[in-house]
Amino acid sequence: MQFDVVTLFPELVESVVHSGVTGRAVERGIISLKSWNPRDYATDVHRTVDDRPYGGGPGMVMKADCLLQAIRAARQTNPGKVVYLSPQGVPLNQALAGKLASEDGLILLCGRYEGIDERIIALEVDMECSIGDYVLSGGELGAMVLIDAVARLLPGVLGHNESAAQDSFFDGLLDCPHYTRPEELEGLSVPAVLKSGNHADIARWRKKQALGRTWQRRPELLRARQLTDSERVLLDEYVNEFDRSTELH
Ligand code: 4HQ
Repeated sequence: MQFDVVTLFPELVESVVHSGVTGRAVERGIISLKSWNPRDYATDVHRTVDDRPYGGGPGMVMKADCLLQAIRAARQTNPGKVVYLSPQGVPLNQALAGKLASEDGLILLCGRYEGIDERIIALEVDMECSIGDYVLSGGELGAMVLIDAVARLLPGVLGHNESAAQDSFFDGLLDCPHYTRPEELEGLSVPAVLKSGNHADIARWRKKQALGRTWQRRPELLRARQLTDSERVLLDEYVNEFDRSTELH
């Protein structure tokens, strides 16, 4: 999958190729990354990429002309959708990452300052995408988040042991708790079931924890997801144990 990133800070975005899961995906040729700097298309002596907003007010807006050229240069080799990272976009979640992972390529547009000229969105952007309800200094971190979330879903990127099917959100739930050695840490022990060697019991405990933690921390995720009969049983168990432990009876 080819990612082309239009950015004033190519070195920032390109850092994803140097480490971890995304770095390995690049080495294996599963993803490729290229950046396009609008500044390279600026023609004036100062290589200006921003200008004052029509209507006045604080801050600057990214100029349309060099941005347009950078996007069109990226389009020459990438036929994929153009995604603009912004708080006004559709929220990125695991389901959207999954859909994007079935594209052959994406062109990610990173804004700086107050944002880009709205006509760029009208002319060139297929989808506006937000990584969360907070304000970043630029779209680059958003693009890096999107690349990471999408790349790990591509075949061959994760090994058997780190399979995406084991991730939280893969089935719409939060993750279960994890433990490793030592058996006891500052008086806290590992849940006995995890040391029982009974794989059916362990799977059942993990599913119950995932359901229970989602119920406690992100109930809106449960409302968005139908529970099977056996999941209902597990969650009821968790809720009953929680009620008893907090003496709500
Ligand atoms: N910005 N999700 C403003 C974001 C953002 C987000 C990117 C800051 C665009 C102009 N991007 N620039 N949240 O806060 O994606």
